[in-house]
Formats: sequence, structure tokens, C-alpha cells
Amino acid sequence: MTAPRQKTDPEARRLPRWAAAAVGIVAVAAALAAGHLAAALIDPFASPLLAVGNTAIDLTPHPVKDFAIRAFGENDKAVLLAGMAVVIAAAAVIAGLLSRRGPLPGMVLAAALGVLGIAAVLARPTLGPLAVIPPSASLLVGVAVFRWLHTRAPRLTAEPDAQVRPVDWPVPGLGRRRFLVTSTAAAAGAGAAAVAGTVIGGGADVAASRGAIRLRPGTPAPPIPAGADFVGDGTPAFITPNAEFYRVDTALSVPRLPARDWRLRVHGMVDRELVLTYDDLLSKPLVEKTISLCCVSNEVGGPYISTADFIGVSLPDILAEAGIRPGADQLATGSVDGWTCGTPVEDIMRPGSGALLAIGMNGEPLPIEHGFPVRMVVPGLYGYVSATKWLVDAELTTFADFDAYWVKRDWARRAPIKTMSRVDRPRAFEQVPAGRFVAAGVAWAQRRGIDRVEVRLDGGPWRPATLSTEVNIDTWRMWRAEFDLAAGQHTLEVRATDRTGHTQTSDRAEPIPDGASGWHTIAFTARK
Ligand SMILES: Nc1nc2c(c(=O)[nH]1)N[C@H]1C(S)=C(S)[C@@H](COP(=O)(O)O)O[C@H]1N2
Ligand SMILES: [Mo]
Repeated sequence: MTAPRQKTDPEARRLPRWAAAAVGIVAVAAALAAGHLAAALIDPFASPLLAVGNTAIDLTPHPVKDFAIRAFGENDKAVLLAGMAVVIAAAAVIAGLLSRRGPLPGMVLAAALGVLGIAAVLARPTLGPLAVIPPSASLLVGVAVFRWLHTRAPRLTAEPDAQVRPVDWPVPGLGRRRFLVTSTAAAAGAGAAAVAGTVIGGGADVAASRGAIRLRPGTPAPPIPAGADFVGDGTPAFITPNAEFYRVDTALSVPRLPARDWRLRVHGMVDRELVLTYDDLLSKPLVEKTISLCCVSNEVGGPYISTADFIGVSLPDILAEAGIRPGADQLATGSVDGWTCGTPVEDIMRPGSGALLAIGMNGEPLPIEHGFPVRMVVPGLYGYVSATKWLVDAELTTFADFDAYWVKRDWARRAPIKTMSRVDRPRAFEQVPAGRFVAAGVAWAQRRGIDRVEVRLDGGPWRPATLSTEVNIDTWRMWRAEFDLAAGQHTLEVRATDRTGHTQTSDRAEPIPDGASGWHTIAFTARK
């Protein structure tokens, strides 16, 4: 047996695995927190975490994005953030473990993560040059904290022939307990920086801005008549409460823009450019309209349709004030987070189009997730071609010259809402009592209005359903139908006919490129 050899350079001794992993995790946490805090002072959207996440959303192939929207609904962003946290934590642990002998591999990996953050920020279309500061801060802090914690981590004695065991002394650097204290303090500092960043980043400010606004439309919407829905039979309530209104957007963090900072630039093929403030909108006539909004990515029978009383200013009036030049057939709009939308000018300018720059929803200022301070609403068109939230830019242009966000991703340039109907009761594969049964659901054909809804049981003859009281042609309409059910398995189909006389096609189509079609069909069982 040879005597255990003592390494002469104690710095070269390896870190225990747990300490190496901790160095990596704390350094990366400190880096992200520093970037988040710097972003709060410069531009909240320059936070490296958000920039990487938003770039990931933009790069995600749309079948995956559609799947995420379907599978996780409104939690799709939370799932993405959690996934990113797991990947980043794994990278941090790997950086630590590769650096058990010396800090260089980890410092290189931390720097590489920083460069990724810088690239992500540079790739965001709406961020200015100052936006590279937050990810650069992340890079520097990440590398520095990694190096600093690494020198303070406890070491193992290196004994090639003997069992490796941790020692606290006489190696340089602090002992195990002091390392725990140091790294915990560094992690707490990172947490404090992250919280400070979130607070300074405007969260509190925008809530106060929204809370201070009172909206009283000069022309309120007519009250919703009794009999506008069949809630007792299983339909949704006619007006969707704001908290239940469906939400679809690409924003990883909801844009937080106080009303006083809001500006809308109307430009492009116009006679005079306009720059509107929130107060400018408040000084114009405010109208309230009951409108059903729906998403093109809805499957047949899907949930992405809701109805609200929107309060806003006439969009045609504003475009008329700017003066539309001949040949402009598309209104290209943009949000503060860089999403874009293209709307046919003719749909906006048609007399009685009902198109709004909306600032209120169900009596309140727009909820932040639904576009505060200002969004667009154009009845009759799917949301992706009409309903820009956090609206800040409006350019008159042509369809030949500009493709919007989803058009670049293979969705149709023009997308009027298809006549559609849905069964809400019974649910698929539900068991219901045999005998008298009331089925119910909704139908919609915004701009045209619903004229007729028919149902059929087990492939038999079509029968008319009873329709709810019509509110207006831009909203959904509820239906109900009574059956006498024999025990056993059944299928129920529904189809709607709009006021142009067009009956919903039975041809099944996927949502892409311009909206799903087909009859919603429910299989269910009646029990004795
Ligand atoms: N800024 C922005 N506006 C947007 C979107 C978006 O991703 N970003 N999505 C659009 C789509 S696809 C739809 S269906 C509607 C949904 O509006 P809601 O979330 O208020 O229901 O918003 C539209 N406006
Ligand atoms: Mo949508």
C-alpha cells in the first residue's frame, strides 16, 4: 500500500457534486434575476427569460402551438415557462458538474446562455438597442457569480487510491456550512432582485392606471332581453363574465401598458397621420356593442367563443379622420409586444360594421389579458384578423405588401367567421336518463345572424330546435330541443343556417387555414 498522496494545489481539488450543482444553479438564478431587474429599468420585454420564451413561441411549429393551445388552453404559457425553467436548471446543473475541477467550463456555459439571451432580445422586432443591456447584465453576473461561488465551494481531498471523502479544512475556500450560507444569501439576493424587477416593471402601475378609469358610454348597448340564453338547459350565459372570457394570444407575459403612456399611430396610405392618446379616445363618442368574438383555431365543438359588451370608439370614424388613400385594402395593426394583424379595410369601413377601438368590456376598462388599454374588435372576422390587443400601431397598406403574424405561418389572409353550431348538453359520452331530455347549445354566424338550428338524433330526420331571443346579428344564439329518448346509445348532430340562407356544411375541415367546418356530433347513452 502506498501512503495517500496529498495534492499540492488544493484549488485543483474537485468540488463535491452537490456543491458543483449548487454553484451552477445559484449563478444562473443570479444571472436571470440581474437581467430581469435591468429589464425593469429599461424595457420589461428585454428580460432575457421573456425574450427567450417569446422567441421559443415564435419558432414553435404551428402544429405544436395548436396542440399546446388545445391541450393546455390558457395555461399553455405557464407550461412553456415551467418547461424553460426545467431546461435552464438542467443546463445550470450540467455547467456546475462539468466544473468540479475548475470554474472555466461553467463560466463558458454561463456566457453561452448569456449570448443566447442577447440573440433572443436582438431577434424581438419591437425592442430597441438598449434592450441588449439586460441580457448583457445577465451574462456578466452569471460568469462573475459562478467564478466567485466556485472559489468558495468546499473541496474533496483527492486521493486516487483511497475513497474520496469531503474535507472542510485545510483547503482554501470556505467550509461546507459557510458555503451553504454564502450560496443561500446569493440565491436570496437573486430572488429579491427578481421581485424588485417585477414590481418596478410596471405591474403595480398598470393596475392603478386601469383602476382609475371610469367608462360611461354615451350610447349603451340595449339590455340583454330575457330568454337570450338557456342556461338552465346547459348553454353558457349570454354575456361571458370577463374572468371566463376565452383568451388566445402569443404573449408570454401580458403587456403592461399604463393608459397615460398609450399612443396609437395611424399612418401609411392616409391623407394625414394621426397620433391618438387615451384621452383623445375618451373625448370621442363612446358606444357599447354586444359582440361574440371567436378564434379560428377552434375545433368543431371547441370552447374559444365568448360574448361581451364592448365599449369603444368607432374605428371607421378614426380611419375616415385620417383619410384612407385609394388602393389601401388592408389595415395592418401591431401590438406593443410585436404581434401583427391584417384586417380588410372593406370589413371595417362597410356602413354599420360595428368595428371598434375598444377600451371597455362588460362595464370595466379592458382586462389586462384582453388588451388593456386599447384593442380592436371587428364583428364577423376571426380574432387573428381583427382583434389586436394592446394595440399601438395602425398602418393602411395593401394585402400585396404586408403579411401579418399568422399569415406568415400559413393561415389565410382573409378569414370571415364560418356559420357554426355546437352541442353543450349532452356532453360527449355522457350518460343521461332515458325519457324526456332537453339538449341545448349555441350557434353563431356573426354579421349574418342565425336563422335556424336543426338537430337530428341517430341519423334520423332533421328537426328544428327552439332559438333564444336574438340580441343582434353579431352575437351567438342559443338553441334547445326536446327528445323522448329510448334507452341505449345515441348520436346527436346539430347544424345552423344563417340569414343569407346558407346551411353549415357537413364537410369536415381542420381549423387551419381559415377555420374548422363540419357538424358537431355527440355520442351519448340514455339509461333506464
Ligand atoms: N396582441 C395580440 N392580439 C391578439 C392576439 C395575439 O396573439 N396578440 N391573438 C388574437 C387572436 S388569435 C384571438 S382569437 C383574439 C382573442 O382575444 P381574447 O384573448 O380577448 O379572447 O385576440 C387576437 N388578438
Ligand atoms: Mo384566434
